[in-house]
Amino acid sequence: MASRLLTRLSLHSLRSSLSGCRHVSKAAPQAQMEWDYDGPCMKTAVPGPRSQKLLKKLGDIQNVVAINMFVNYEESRGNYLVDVDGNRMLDVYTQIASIPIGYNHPALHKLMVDPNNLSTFVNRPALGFMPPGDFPDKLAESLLSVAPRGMSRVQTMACGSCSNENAYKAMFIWYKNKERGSSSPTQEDLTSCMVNQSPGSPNLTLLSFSGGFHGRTIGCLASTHTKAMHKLDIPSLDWPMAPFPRLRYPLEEFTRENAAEEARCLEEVEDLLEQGRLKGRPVVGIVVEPIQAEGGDNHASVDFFKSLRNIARKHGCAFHVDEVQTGGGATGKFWAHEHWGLDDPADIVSFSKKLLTGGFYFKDELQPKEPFRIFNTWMGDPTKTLFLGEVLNVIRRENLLEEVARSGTALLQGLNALQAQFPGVLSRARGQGTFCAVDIRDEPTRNKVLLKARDKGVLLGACGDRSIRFRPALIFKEYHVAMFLNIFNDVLAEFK
Ligand code: PSZ
Repeated sequence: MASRLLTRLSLHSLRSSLSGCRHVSKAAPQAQMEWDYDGPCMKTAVPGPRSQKLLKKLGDIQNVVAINMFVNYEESRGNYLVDVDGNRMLDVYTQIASIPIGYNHPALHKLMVDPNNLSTFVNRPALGFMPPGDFPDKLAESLLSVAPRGMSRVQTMACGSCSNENAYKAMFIWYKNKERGSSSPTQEDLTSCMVNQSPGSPNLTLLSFSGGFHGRTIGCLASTHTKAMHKLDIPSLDWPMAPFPRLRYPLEEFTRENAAEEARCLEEVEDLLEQGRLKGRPVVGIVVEPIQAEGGDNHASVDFFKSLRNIARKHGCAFHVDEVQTGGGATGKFWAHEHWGLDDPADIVSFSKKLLTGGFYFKDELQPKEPFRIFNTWMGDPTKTLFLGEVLNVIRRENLLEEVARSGTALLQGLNALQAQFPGVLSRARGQGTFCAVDIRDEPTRNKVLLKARDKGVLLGACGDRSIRFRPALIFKEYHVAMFLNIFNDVLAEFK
């Protein structure tokens, strides 16, 4: 199938006719990547009749309430997602920020049909147990080539939640190892942990932030504080949560207020660390997103993160930066925390989404000594590591981080201009690179704007109570920004 797709990619002119479209962008078609389409093209309402039929079919098998539409992944290309009803949409959300270089990138097709890669695709190893011979080299070519500052170790995992879950475990193991020094766990440790009791299952905690999202598995969920629906009915761990700054925009008008807000949050962090110590429930690690994504694209200043990092160090806590959503280039740097410019930015950095494989980088001292402490069957997937290596080649070859910075500047400028034009609808335009967001006056309007934009051929995402977030692929160029802004302008005009 891959070779058939590859042939089709090279044989066909991908600029399909715009005839028969209900909505066509007013922006001049200007496809510069020959494998990308040249604009959205809507043929039916979404979900269209084929999607609706499939919704019924899948609905007999599983919960389909969150499904928007069914997708034709063979026809989707570049920045455009094509659904099963033939609607072609400019994708500014990319499967929840997880498509690095667009759909059906020719470089990935090529890699897929290379006979040298066949065995990697056919045989899935238990990586922690029997990895393939080329695995160290493949890690060096991919994940280690973009390792965050100060980190030369990485553990792959399957998804974002399982990366964080295992990173949390690594922090607890690290803490207890430090405490024990050279002595071994006691017999009491070993028997009590088997019945979930102290001291073997110790009273240790992790500190997270209001509005933070770190996944939905049970440990991660205890540090996730976005929507009640994520947490309802699930037993949780009694871990401390500090407030995350809520900045006022435009930033330059509220410097004093924002600095005071950040100081308040940092004070609360120190308080919680101190209380944990006094109550005999020490905080072992602090987990934070460089930009809180699910929670509403909440930003904080470089000074805030600098101070937070220092507080963690001062209190002997590991500092875990969750780059699952921010990592992979969308902010204009490969890792969002690089914008902080710290010499020692983190002890753990977790990733997934645009990195294709999940996992976490960690400092040497967070490496458990014994086997099977951080372990599961697959521990990632070498096919994803292979794809990541090629994605990184494309990013370097095409200077995509520079492109992102350029597109991001155009996007944020455009959002600011629209905000000035529609002050009753838009506010708080913000972002770094193309990792941008804007608030809509209220939640019902936000939800209507998302649907209207989709009707006009643009896919966007919601986050927080009333924000819209932009999460295009790294191949979203300035002309895609112009096209998007034109369509968004038309959408907003209906809500004036
Ligand atoms: O509704 C959901 O479950 C969603 S929507 C977007 C996400 C989850 N993001 C996943 C995510 C994340 O943004 C951060 C900062 N950390 C961890 C995760 C969890 O990753 P996954 O979904 O791969 O388990």
